[in-house]
Amino acid sequence: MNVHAPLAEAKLDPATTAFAADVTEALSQQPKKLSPKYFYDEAGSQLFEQITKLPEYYPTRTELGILRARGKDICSIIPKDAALVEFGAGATTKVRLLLEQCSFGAYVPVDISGDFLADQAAELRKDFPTLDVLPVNADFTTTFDLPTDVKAMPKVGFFPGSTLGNFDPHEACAFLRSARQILGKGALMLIGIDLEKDERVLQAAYNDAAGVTGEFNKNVLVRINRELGGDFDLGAFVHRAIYNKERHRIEMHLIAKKPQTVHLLGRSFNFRAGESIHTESSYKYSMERFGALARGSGWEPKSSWTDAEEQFSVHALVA
Ligand code: AVJ
Repeated sequence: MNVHAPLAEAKLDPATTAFAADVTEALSQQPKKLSPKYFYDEAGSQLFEQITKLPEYYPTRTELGILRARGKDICSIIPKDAALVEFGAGATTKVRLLLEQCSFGAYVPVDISGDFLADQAAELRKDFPTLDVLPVNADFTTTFDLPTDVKAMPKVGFFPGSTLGNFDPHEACAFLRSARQILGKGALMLIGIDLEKDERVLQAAYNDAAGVTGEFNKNVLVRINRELGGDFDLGAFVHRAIYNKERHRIEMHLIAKKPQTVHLLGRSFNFRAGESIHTESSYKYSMERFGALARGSGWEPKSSWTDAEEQFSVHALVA
């Protein structure tokens, strides 16, 4: 029974209008898909924080380990009084590691969630009183202006977490080109990249025993029902993590357990039993393949660091 009356167009604010248009377009594709950027509402961000602490989810703690163990080497290539520009500022754990070990003149977190940015900036100003914290409320995948105060400073980009892995290779190349334009000639870019590994490790990392990743994946349907008046039956979809060997990516899917019709924004979307909504790809790179991607987008690899098991890597690129 559809308990969600379809939203009247007039009620939608710009962000919800964009959300509605993206979801309608993505669910009309064959195969159906949804953009991973819509995972991160309040509940989704909390669930992702939980994921980063799961025993099976190695990327976060492995990257933090590299930033701690190789902090001195990383700082040795950072220019004096540089502006650190973080693309998509989530939790500040990683950037705090850099700010504690290297001396920067300014920190420019760039994120689309204005409130979150303001809160994090206030916290950082307390802990780093001499640092100029200049948040920019923008979608980091588009071009944006850096604050005037940092224009004359050397620039260091920071893009941790292998979030680049959420982009298909051509989108990843486009993002790196855009970042190079924004940071300018001679800039440095520090970027975290998850490395290819045994698919059983990847399967476990994206389908944890406690089911947190499954809940994270399904949360996008909860958000669609709540914000767009959809009537997805959550019990009629199951989380699936599929390793796509030839595309070097682990994929998250929501699989329809039975034939069903979902009503959303005055439209109907039919699902066959077993039909998937592809909700996320996480690309995994070899050191060589990432080097080729960096060069192809106009960056020159300068240094790179991995953990002892070579599960994860941090790269320093020069524009
Ligand atoms: C935040 C995009 C890096 O791809 O590993 C975690 C998101 N998805 N578990 C990733 C995610 C499933 C994560 N990134």
